[in-house]
Amino acid sequence: MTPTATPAVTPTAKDRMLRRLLESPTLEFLLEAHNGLSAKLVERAGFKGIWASSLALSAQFGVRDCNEASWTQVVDMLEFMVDATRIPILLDGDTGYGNFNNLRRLVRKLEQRSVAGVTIEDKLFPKSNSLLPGHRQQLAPIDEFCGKIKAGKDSQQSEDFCIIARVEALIAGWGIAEALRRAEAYHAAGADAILIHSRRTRGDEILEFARAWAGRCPLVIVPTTYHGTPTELFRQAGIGLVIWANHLLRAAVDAMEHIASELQCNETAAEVEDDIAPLEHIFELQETHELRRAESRYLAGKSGSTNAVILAATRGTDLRELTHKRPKAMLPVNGIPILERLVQTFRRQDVRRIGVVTGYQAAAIDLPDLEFYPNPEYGNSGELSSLLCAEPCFQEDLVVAYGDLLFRGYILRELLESPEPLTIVVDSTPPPEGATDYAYCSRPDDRTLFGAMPTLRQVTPTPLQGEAPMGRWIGLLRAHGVGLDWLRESLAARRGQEDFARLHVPDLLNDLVKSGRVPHVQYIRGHWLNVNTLTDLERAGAFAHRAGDTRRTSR
Ligand code: SPV
Ligand code: MG
Repeated sequence: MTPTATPAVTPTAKDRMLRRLLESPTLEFLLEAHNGLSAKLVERAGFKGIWASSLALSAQFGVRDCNEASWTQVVDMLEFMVDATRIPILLDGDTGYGNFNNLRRLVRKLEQRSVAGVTIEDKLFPKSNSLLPGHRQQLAPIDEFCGKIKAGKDSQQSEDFCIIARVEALIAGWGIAEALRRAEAYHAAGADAILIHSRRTRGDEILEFARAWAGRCPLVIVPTTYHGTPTELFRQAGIGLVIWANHLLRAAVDAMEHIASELQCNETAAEVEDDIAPLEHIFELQETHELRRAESRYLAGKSGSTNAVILAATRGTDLRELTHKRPKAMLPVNGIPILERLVQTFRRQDVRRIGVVTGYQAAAIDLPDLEFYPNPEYGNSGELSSLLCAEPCFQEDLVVAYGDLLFRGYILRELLESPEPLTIVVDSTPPPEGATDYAYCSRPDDRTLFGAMPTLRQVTPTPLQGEAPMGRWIGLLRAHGVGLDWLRESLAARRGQEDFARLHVPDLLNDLVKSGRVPHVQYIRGHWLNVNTLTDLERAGAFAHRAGDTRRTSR
């Protein structure tokens, strides 16, 4: 299959999807989006359709919701939203941006851009937002609005394109009887559904309207102000579609205001890093991996030259029966095995060739596109024996990782940017009780390093007497160029020795230091964990959720 970004859905299919939602016998929901990214988030959350809200669109443009943005500017944004998603979009088309003639042109343009339907409201152009406090709304004459509906329906090419008539009589304070009179007329003029809007804080007038309407055609509501009314009551009243009309915009504003003020006050981004989406999540939302795949297909010679070796031979006995039938690298964290998460992190950084050293329950590692290097001696040997098994991967640029490791993507990205031949990642936050792999370095992580990389002095299994460690090696290193030769040579020097089967990667690191081939240190502060115990496994779930990488992509 040839690679493409979000696969297109034919326009008529999207129209049909929206029509099915309107005619569905169960209550359905749309959520607001205001650009390509938010549209994607709506789809990923599982919604079946998107509300392109005039309030949210105007706000993200930085203007008011009274037709200050032109309709072509709105349609241009819709094009991004359509391209980014496979679910139908219903445009909040205000009054249709003019009279019947303007609506005809709008409908044609929306169909051309694969927008599935439009809602038009019976107010006057330029309209203003229905929820604006203290604002008296003026309504359009019924006949004129019916003519507009007819013109819109007559101009659509696809029979499934939906035109929803929005009744603003309750907003304007004209009461239920007038709302029903208008809804009846709009239904008779050909509207596919009626949107009945209210600005009350309780849903009673909406429920009263729904009872009187008695299912003559699908009913759509926007419970922004009457959010406290239980959804079950809408269901019981026979309402067909609920629109959450502005919630992503409001969520985004809240988050952006908070982060902006934190950055302004603290003059450092360190405090906010945990509160914002990791960059790799943004790259994933942008489907960067699809471009990588396309590049390897269409751009001859452009392939990543970094390899990875993941040491996944051990059982993880402290995890007891959880690792009875699988190695601990295959333990699921929020439904995705640790190893698969690691592989995803590597792939996002364009690491193509990934070798996995297997041992205990090797057959349980059933992930695609990996190279497997069995260590037949896994039960009686240490990490260096495992590493040696994957020697065919020792080319050009190599990252070595423990198979029980979870870490934020930026750590790997920085590691891959290191100019040093050999770099290890050290967490400088105080190690927890019972930690291992204490790192002693040429300098502590004292915030004055400004990118300068200290060097490693020693890695020890327990802290040295009288000397505080500067951190912990997390089980991640990179060797490239001459650094890879150093690694290879040090391994070869140890390989013939009697105690080789007992040696681990820290022994190799200490050998390198002694021989003057000193690894450099990339300090980090948290944002990783390894899984040795049940408590670690529980923490891993929360960690993965925080890191925003729990979403299994369909690709
Ligand atoms: C919108 O989302 O822009 C709407 C609904 O039209 S409301 O803001 O409640 O008028
Ligand atoms: Mg609107």
